[in-house]
Amino acid sequence: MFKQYELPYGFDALEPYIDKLTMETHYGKHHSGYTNNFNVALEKIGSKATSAEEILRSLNSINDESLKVAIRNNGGGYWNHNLYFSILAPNGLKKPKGALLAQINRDFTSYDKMVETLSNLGISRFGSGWAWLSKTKEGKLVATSTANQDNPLMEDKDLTPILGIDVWEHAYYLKYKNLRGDYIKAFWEVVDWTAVEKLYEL
Ligand code: MN3
Repeated sequence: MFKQYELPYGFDALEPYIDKLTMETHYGKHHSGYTNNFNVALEKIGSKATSAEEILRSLNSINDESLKVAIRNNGGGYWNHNLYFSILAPNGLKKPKGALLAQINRDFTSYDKMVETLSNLGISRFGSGWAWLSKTKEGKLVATSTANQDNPLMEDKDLTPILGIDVWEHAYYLKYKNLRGDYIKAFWEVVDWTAVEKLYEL
């Protein structure tokens, strides 16, 4: 049974960048729904897997087509939001440093360029989806975007996301309406780079 990431901060903690009602709905309804549906689908296929990451990396081993779709969408939603909520914090480290910053400079030339690249991927994603910063097994950084609740784990065995920007309307519409770019700009204000760095160094 997979459990939703426990928020170490309150729903209003990311104000004014991400508002309380959005957080309440996003975590309490959307993320919790994905988590429940993921567990239900896993029970149906009799899965005993203990790693959601492994399940998402091997979706093709699920024979039942409709359960495969359910696990892709809800398992993706479960895993993606665990990452999203865990790399946000009200008083986190504001900018990357150390080995992670050095790698960002190597792969994107600068922190600002990396932010611009990921922001543009998020803004230009048509419909619902995510923009990702992932690491390769060699420790390189790669920026990509996926539709719906897909993520790089499902697409590339070499990639592990360390930061994800949720660009579904449910992540910003209550406060930012159609202005996805404004939400993405605000998102960067509440990224906790200590959390991202931990994932980079795993
Ligand atoms: Mn979401």
